[in-house]
Amino acid sequence: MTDELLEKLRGSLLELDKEATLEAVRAVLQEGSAHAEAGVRAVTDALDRVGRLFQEGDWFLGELVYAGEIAKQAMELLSPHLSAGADKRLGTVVVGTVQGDMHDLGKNIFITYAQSAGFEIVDLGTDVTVEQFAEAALEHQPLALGMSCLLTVSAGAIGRVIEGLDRRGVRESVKVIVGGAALTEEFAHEVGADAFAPDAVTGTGIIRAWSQGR
Ligand code: B1M
Repeated sequence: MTDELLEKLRGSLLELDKEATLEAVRAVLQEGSAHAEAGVRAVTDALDRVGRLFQEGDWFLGELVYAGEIAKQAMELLSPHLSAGADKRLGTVVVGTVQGDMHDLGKNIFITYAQSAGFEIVDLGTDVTVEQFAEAALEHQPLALGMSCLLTVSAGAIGRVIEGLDRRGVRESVKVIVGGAALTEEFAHEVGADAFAPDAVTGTGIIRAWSQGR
């Protein structure tokens, strides 16, 4: 039953049918909160297909924007049901999407998992400048600073933020974790990040390990 609903969820999003997508999400959740993660994967799979359709010129910007809007509403329904399973405060993490980049669905999923694991999150939003990241690191003295990046043209901002932390004298006390479809593990290490997270669950596991190593 859940497989059918997940297929309906993927299919409705690809048909850009908002009502049917949200109805499918609600039906998945009615099967139990444990299915929320599969729901997120179905939305992400559909968005991967959307990205390819856009890249290949079969879909245009209007369709990309609308698919993103439907996905955002679907994620808002699913997020409260995601759980990384913990109940104590593990530390503060400052999170944002880098300058020039407005994509926030993946960042928000990471935030949901990290919060439910017990982290305090300072969400700087999207299009966050080097100065805003550095200021937030100085102000909140976080365990970690997380950057999300989906656009290749914006990836250079990550190295500049790390240099900014260095200039302000906070690099040594803050771990840096990065994620997003424009990045790779190799790139993350080249620009001086401490870790690359291919997905939100892995990312949460990494910061949890850091919090235990303090
Ligand atoms: Co745009 N977009 N987009 N887009 N968009 C991509 C990224 C693209 C790959 C599509 C494509 O061409 N195939 C392409 C980028 C190409 C590139 O640079 N390599 C692209 C483009 C070109 C653009 C515009 C430039 C289009 C234009 O205007 N001509 C424009 C840029 C706007 C801007 O940012 N300045 C644009 C705009 C948009 C929308 C606004 C319409 C919308 C975003 C809506 C929103 O975020 N609120 C949108 C969407 C929806 C996409 C695709 C289809 C889906 C992205 C997404 O949300 N995926 C995307 C294609 C794709 O990625 N396959 C595409 C689901 C999300 C859950 O995955 O963010 O990867 P992701 O997060 C994952 C992991 O990466 C990880 O955890 C998450 C899941 O577990 N993760 C972290 C992410 N961040 C993390 C941080 C962490 C840890 C883990 O720690 C800090």
